[in-house]
Order: sequence, then C-alpha cells, then structure tokens
Amino acid sequence: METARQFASPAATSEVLKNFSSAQPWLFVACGSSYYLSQTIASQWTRLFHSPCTAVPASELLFSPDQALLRAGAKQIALISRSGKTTEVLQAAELLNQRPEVRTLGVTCNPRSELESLCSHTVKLSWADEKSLVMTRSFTSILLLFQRIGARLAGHKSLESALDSLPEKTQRWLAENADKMRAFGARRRYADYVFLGHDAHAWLAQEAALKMTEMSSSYAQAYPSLEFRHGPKAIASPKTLIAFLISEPAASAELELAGEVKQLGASTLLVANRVPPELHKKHDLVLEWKLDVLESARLALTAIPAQLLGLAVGLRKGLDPDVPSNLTRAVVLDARGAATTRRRGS
Ligand code: F1P
Repeated sequence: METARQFASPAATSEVLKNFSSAQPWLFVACGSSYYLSQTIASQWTRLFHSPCTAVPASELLFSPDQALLRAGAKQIALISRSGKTTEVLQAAELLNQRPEVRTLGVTCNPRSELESLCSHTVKLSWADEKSLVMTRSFTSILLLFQRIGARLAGHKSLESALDSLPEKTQRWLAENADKMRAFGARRRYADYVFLGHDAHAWLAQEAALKMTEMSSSYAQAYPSLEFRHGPKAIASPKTLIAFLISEPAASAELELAGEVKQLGASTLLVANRVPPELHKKHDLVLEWKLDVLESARLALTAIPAQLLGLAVGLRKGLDPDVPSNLTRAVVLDARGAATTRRRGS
C-alpha cells in the first residue's frame, strides 16, 4: 500500500529513469532473500526489456568478479540490501566503484546506510523495513519498486496501471485467503516442503523454500517445476507437501505434474490465478488470485502464501518465526571474514 503511494508519481523514480535504461543489460547483486528477489526481477526484466538481465550472489561476484561481469555483460548494476549492512554487498559495491564504466543503483530500506555512499544512485524504502529478522514486507515492497521502475523504463503503461490496482486487490485476497493458508499450516504436518515454479516463479519458489526454512526450521527445497521429475520425485510421499507456483506458460504441464505427485501420495498446494474447478477437489489446498491483470504484475502476491505458511508452521512448532535460530538480520563479517553467531534461543 505505502510502496504504491510513495512511487505513484514518476517524479519518485525520475533519477533512476534519467540514469539507467531498458536498452542495455542489467546485473543484480545481493544475498539471501534479496538475491532471490533479484533473480525474480532479472527474469521479469529480461522479458520486459528484451535485453539480458541476470543476478549473482554478492559472494560469487567477490570470488570471481571478472567472470561474473563478463557473463552478465552489464554496465548497469543494482545492489539490493534491506539492511544496507550486509558485508558481501558492501564489498561488491566497493569493488564496482573501482570500475568507472559501471553505474550502480543501491536499493535499501535503511535510511542511512553505507551502501548509499558506495553507489552512484540510491533508492530508499525506509517504510518497508520490518521488525522481523526475516524479509517479508521488505521483499514484496522492493519487488514492487523494481516492477514499477521496469514498467516506466519500458514505457509499459498497462503494467503500470495493473500495479496501481494491486494494493486494493491484495487486501481483498488476504481477507479471503490468509486464514485458509494459516489454518492449513497449523493443521497439517510434513517432513518436507517442496516449491516448484517456472522462470520468475522458480525464483519465488526458492524464496518460498527459504521462508519455510527460516520461519519454521523446516526442511524445504525448490526446483524449476519439471526438474522435479529428474530426481527430487524420490521424496514424494504422504510426508511431503509439494507446492506449485503456477505460471501461464507452464500451467498445463504443472497441473499434469501436480496430478502425478498426488497419485504418489504427496499433498499438493496449488497457487495460481485460476485452476479448473474440477481439479479443486483433487488437491489439498488451492489458492487462486482470480485477478484479470497481467501475470507479471502478480509476482509480489505470489511471495505471500509461503510467508503465511512459514508463520503458521513455525508457530505450531512453538518457534518464534520472526526470530529464527542461528540467524541475524544482516550477515556482517569481521576482518577475517567470520560471521557473528547467534545461538539457538539467545
Ligand atoms: C538479507 C539476508 C536475509 C536473511 C538473513 C540475513 O540481507 O540475507 O535475507 O533473512 O537474515 O540477511 P540484506 O537484504 O539486508 O542484505
């Protein structure tokens, strides 16, 4: 809601529109949820701009910068960090500072971060930070910001108006569906969670698995949908929940696979815009958006079901989903490259 309001006017993104373009490749650099967010945007922008966009974890860029930059072929680089404090992202920004041919765009929820001083341009979303250690609101807000920037860079008016209509539609969807997702997570017990999706949805599946791991200390995996048949299928059993983040190009193949794993005894969760009515009874839970907007405008919504599921499963296990074991809000490394550790329960 607030992100839509803050960026409704093109003036709010004018610096970015002036200094960056949709005609050249982009590289995104980040860690953790911010990295999966980066991959999601890179997939969407490749389609939108017809120009290659890629993402790399900050640590990978640091180990082999020439290779990472060569592979991406990008001179416009976005560095994303909710905290603006993640050491690997700051070191990547320092490294890119040494390359005069590169323009960098820092995106952070921290109003005063070191990242800002290291990037050529910065966008800040201070309202989007959450108290929770895990990224939920900040994930969807930064994703929406980049969708907005992408639509404006590409001059894609229908994507922009779809994004305008999203806050109200999301509120309505949450009112009708959030309890269903939470009740499912509170009631059902699984040993494994698997998230499947195609293209941008495959990266949202990675983020979904990370949310389950962080918020509920569960074992969770993610694959591009049909990769599931190439090995991971071995774990399908009544103890497995297999969630499909269904997208238009892959929908019929994904529904076919969902039927197949159901016959193997696994539980299935379908997250889709619309699922044929006759399939509803065959799956354990079906969540539909029922939105007549472009699929690319629905990406941020697709992140929400796993956030709700992680929350419900974490609470059922007696955990605090906002403060996962062993994690810190940002991975800050000391001079040796060692991380501060936070022990279980402290
Ligand atoms: C993000 C991140 C989180 C993760 C963990 C450590 O860092 O990797 O995704 O939940 O708590 O930090 P950033 O976006 O602040 O750089």
